[in-house]
Amino acid sequence: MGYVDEVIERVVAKNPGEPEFHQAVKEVLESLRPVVDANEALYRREAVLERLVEPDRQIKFRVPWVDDKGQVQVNVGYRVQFNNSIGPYKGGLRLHPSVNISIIKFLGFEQVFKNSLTSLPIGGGKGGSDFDPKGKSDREVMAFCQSFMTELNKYIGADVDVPAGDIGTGAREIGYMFGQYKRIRGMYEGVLTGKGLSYGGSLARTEATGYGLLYLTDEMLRCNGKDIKGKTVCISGAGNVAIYACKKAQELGAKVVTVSDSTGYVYDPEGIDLAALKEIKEVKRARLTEYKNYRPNAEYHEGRGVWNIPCDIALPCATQNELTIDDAKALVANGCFAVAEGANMPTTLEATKYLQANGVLFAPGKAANAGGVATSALEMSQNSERLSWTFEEVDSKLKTIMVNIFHNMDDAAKRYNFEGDYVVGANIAGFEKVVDAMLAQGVC
Ligand code: NDP
Ligand code: 2IT
Repeated sequence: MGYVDEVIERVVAKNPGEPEFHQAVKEVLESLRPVVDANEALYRREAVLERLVEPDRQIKFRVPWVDDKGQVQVNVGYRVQFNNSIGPYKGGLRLHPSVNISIIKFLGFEQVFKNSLTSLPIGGGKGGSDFDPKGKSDREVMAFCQSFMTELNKYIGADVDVPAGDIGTGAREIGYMFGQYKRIRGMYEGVLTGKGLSYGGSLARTEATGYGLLYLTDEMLRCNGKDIKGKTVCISGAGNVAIYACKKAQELGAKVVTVSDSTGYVYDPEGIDLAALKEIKEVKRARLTEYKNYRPNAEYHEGRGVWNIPCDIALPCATQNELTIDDAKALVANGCFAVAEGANMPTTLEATKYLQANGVLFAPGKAANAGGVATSALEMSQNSERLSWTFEEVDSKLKTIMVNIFHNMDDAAKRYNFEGDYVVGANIAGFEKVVDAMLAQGVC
C-alpha cells in the first residue's frame, strides 16, 4: 500500500465517527499523490503526512450560560489548533447546532492549506460551538459569547491564535467576544478579526469572502476564454458569503437568480434584489419566505432544489456537502460550465469528480473562499501597525491575492501534468509551503 493510502487508513481507524474529517483528509491527500510519490522517502522518514493530519491540539470545553427565563443552558465549545508552521493559528468560529469535533477538524485541516494559499503568514485552526444563535435574544447571545470567551481566552492571543467569524458568528458575536477577552486579559490587541470598524476592524472584511470568490471566479473564466458578463448565476446560502458574492457578481454584470437558507430557496428570474436580501437577512434576521413580500414575481420553494435551476455558473455558499452527485448531474444537464465554492467543502467528492469529468471548471473552496481569511490577515497587519487602510486599499490587495491564488493553483496543476485540475493545483500549492516550513523547523 502506498504512503498516502496508509495515512488515510490510519486517520479513519484512529478518528472513528468523524466522517467530515475523513472526507477532507481523503480529498487533500489523494490529490497530493504526485508530490508525495516524488518525495516519498523523505516524507516517510520525516512523517510529514502523519504530522499534517494530527492537530497540534484539540481543546473542548463546557459553556454554561443563563437564558432569558433564568434557566441555565450548557453548550460545548471547541478550538482545534491544527498547524502553526507558517504563522499563528487562524480560522473562524462556527456557531451552529450541528457543530461537533469532526466538523471542526475538517474545517481546521482545510484552513491550513487555505491560509498557506493566501501567501500571508497564518497557520490553520478552527473552533465553535453547538450553540444556535437563531431565535436567541441579544442578551442570550451575549451571555453565551462571554461564557465561551471566558474559557477560550486562555488559548488565544494576537501572536498565538486569532479566531474570526464563520456560520452563525458575525459582527455581533465577535463584538461580545472581543469585549470579554479585553476584560479578562486586560489587553487591547487584535485577538479576533471581523471586528467592528469602531474598534479595530478592517474595511472590506465583511465583503471579503464573497468579493474574493468572484475575483477568483472571474480570473478562472478569463483564463479559460470565458466571460462572467451576462451569465446566469445560482447562489446557495443567504448569509455573509452569499450576500457579498451576489453583490460582486451583479457588479461584474452577471444575473444572480437564486439564494437559499436552511428552509428553502428563492428563484427570482429577474435577478435577486440585493437591497431586499440584505434587509431580510442583515437587519431583520428573518427567513427567506419574506422575500416574496418585496418581489411578488419571485418564487419561494421549501426544501432543497437550488441546483435544479438552470445556470451557467454555480456558487455554493451555504455549508458542507450541500451539492451532491444528483445536483452535479442536474447542473451539467442544464449547461452549467463553472462551479466555485464559497462555502467550505460544499461539494461531495463524488459530485466534484463528476463535474470535473464533464468539463466543468471547478474552483475548490480552499482557494475560492480564501479572500475572507486573507482579509482577516490584513486586519491583523493593520492592528499591528495601529493604522487602518481605506476600503480601496484593502479591496485592491484582496483582488491581487485572489488573482495570485488562481495562478498559483493553475501553475501547480500544470507542473504535475494535471492542467485545469484546480483541486489538485490548490492542494499542492498550499501543501508545498507548509511542508517546506515544517521541514525547516525540525521535528515539532
Ligand atoms: P452565515 O451564517 O452568514 O450564513 C450561512 C448561510 O448558509 C445561511 O443562509 C444558512 O441558512 C445557510 N446554512 C447554514 N447551514 C446550513 C445547513 N446545514 N443547511 C442549509 N443551509 C445552511 O455563514 P457564512 O456566510 O459566513 O458561511 C457560509 C459558508 O462559507 C460556510 O461554509 C463557511 O465555513 C464558509 N466561509 C465563510 C467565510 C467568512 O468569512 N464568513 C470565509 C470562508 C468560508 P440559515 O440561516 O437558515 O441557517
Ligand atoms: O473558513 C474561513 O476561512 C473563515 N471562516 C474565515 C476565517 C478567518 O479567520 O477570517
